[in-house]
Amino acid sequence: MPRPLTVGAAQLGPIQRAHGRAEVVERLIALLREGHRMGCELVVFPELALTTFFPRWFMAQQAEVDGFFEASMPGPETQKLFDESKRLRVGFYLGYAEMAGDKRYNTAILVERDGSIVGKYRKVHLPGHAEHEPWRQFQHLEKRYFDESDTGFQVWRAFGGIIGMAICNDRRWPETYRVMGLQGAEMILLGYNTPVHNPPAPDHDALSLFHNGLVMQSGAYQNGCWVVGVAKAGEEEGVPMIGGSQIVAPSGQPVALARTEGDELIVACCDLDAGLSYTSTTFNFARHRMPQHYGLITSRKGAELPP
Ligand code: CDT
Repeated sequence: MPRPLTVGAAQLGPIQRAHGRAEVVERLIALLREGHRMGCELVVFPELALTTFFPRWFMAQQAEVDGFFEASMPGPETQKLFDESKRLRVGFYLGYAEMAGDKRYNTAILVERDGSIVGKYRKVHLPGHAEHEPWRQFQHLEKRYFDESDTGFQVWRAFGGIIGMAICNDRRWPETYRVMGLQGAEMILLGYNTPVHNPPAPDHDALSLFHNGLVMQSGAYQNGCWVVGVAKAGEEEGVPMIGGSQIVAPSGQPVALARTEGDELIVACCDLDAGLSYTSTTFNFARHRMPQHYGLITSRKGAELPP
């Protein structure tokens, strides 16, 4: 018996610094309503979906940085999104910058169709650098502005299945998917903000969309789960960001792909049982994994060369 879950990947076009939260929340609500019209039970928004991607700037004053963070969720501007979600009975994943006392996290929440928060994930792999590096065309200061995750990778029983969350750079690391795969993840939701230009490795720029699909498609296949990857795309504050939002089946095949770099909803009806033909055969972990030979994965951080 198939277990269908209709999911929308709600790609956002750019959010400029001058755009206020209220304006952005209206865009999110428009996509949520479109999802409802298309039969979605769950709509996935990008990473840091309420503001421009602020780690591109060095800001010396913490008060200025804090202007991009949410002190409560829902908060004064986001309550409308929760209300509309509950009214339409469409749940959502939302990435945002979370202020929790003196801690700051790059966070995603999973909200059920009754408007309740069922899961919170704080980003594990924080890319970029911690100090101002003026040689770059733009900064990537996630290591400065965000604290290390205290959630790790978890999954939640929600939407009739087992759902995991990750954020942006996490998608490039096989451990992300495997740690959730070992908890039975049937679908992994992830939002991202990825500049086309990678200042330390400009030779990768032409491959940025290829790498985006490569990592999400291999993560889905190797763990027999759905992956829903959602971009904030287009030219934001002069910085071009990739689109390429996609819904990937457990076979590794993208079944829906965004065509634009603007606000765009793509939809797929996902059978949560579709992964079983992978997790019960080629990727039957209990039968075929050899963890006694994987010790270096957790005991060693960087590569050490042989003598
Ligand atoms: N937001 C985020 O994690 N972006 C990174 C950019 C490249 S690392 C500087 C990514 O992996 O897409």
